[in-house]
Amino acid sequence: EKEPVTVLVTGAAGQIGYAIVPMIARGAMLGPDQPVILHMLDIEPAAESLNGVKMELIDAAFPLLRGVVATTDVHEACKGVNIAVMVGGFPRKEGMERKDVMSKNVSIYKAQASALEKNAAADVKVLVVANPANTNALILKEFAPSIPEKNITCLTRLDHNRALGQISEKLNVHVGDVKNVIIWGNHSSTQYPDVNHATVTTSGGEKPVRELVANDQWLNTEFITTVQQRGAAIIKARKLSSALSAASSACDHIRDWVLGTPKGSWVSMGVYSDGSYGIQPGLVYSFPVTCEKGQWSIVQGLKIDEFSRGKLDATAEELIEEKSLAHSCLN
Ligand code: NAX
Repeated sequence: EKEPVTVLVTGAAGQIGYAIVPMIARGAMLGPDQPVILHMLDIEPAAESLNGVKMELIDAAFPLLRGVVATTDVHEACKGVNIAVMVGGFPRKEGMERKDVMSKNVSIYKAQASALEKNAAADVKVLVVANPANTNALILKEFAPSIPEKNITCLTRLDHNRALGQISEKLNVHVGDVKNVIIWGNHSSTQYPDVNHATVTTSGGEKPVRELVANDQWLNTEFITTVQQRGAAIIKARKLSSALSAASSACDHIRDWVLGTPKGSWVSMGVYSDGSYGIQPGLVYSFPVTCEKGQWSIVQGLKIDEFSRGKLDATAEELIEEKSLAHSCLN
């Protein structure tokens, strides 16, 4: 039998936390034969609620679950962690300036970076979900210099999956037959959902999405805005932000990172830019990646047309601005 893997979920008493911990305990993140130990962190006001989640995890009698720690002590939470899913953060409240939200999150991610660096396994893999996800991940990277930059990522897989879902609905094909969409850039409304390289597996082989949809107008306008604004549409409908789809996509992100992407297909991940596609190094930017043996690499050599170029650069601009806002909060 495999040694258990220790998974940290921060903000575990929140909505995404409540949705993701049973998925992890059932093997949706690391596979059906991988035992796990869950470490759940939240803040003092949520301590009792967090303990309730722990009680439910025990009551669900998950065979793969080999231990549960529920704590408000960030150092205890980070001890020996192999996978860290950072969901906890300070939400934007009505009337709050962007700078105020940024400032709160910068101090949270700075502190948690140090705690991870001191206590986690040397090869810990980190996924930041909490918004602003790309910039929180960047701050975490800057304040955890001993964690390799390749090990710090942020979630844009939900946006990627939303794009797959929209194509599947439009063409009335199984979502599992659609692949190789790309989310470029920031997990925000400036992200660029790109279908130029996407395909659908049909009985006649793999066909480009552009050929099958045969409606460039829809692909270049409504499709893009629907994916960009999907988070807001869910909030409007549910009066709460997306949680089950975020949790499921976070499991997809880690699963593919650890276990690998299928041959011939890629996924979107927010990763530390190396200058690929002219995106300046030093940003956490969402790229198409393939994963093998626990390592991601950016898919190279895709043709970027002029329309796409503008969109890739616009979302990079926003990240540059966020980065300087974050740095100004540190002073
Ligand atoms: P909730 O407000 O339900 O939960 C957040 C939890 O974090 C709360 O229990 C809170 O007490 C806790 N928390 C706050 N500060 C903390 C700290 N310093 N340490 C540990 N825990 C702390 O929000 P939820 O709906 O679960 O969303 C969580 C985050 O995910 C938000 O920042 C949200 O914006 C972000 N999202 C990111 C997505 C993505 O694709 N990257 C999509 C979904 C989601 O909107």
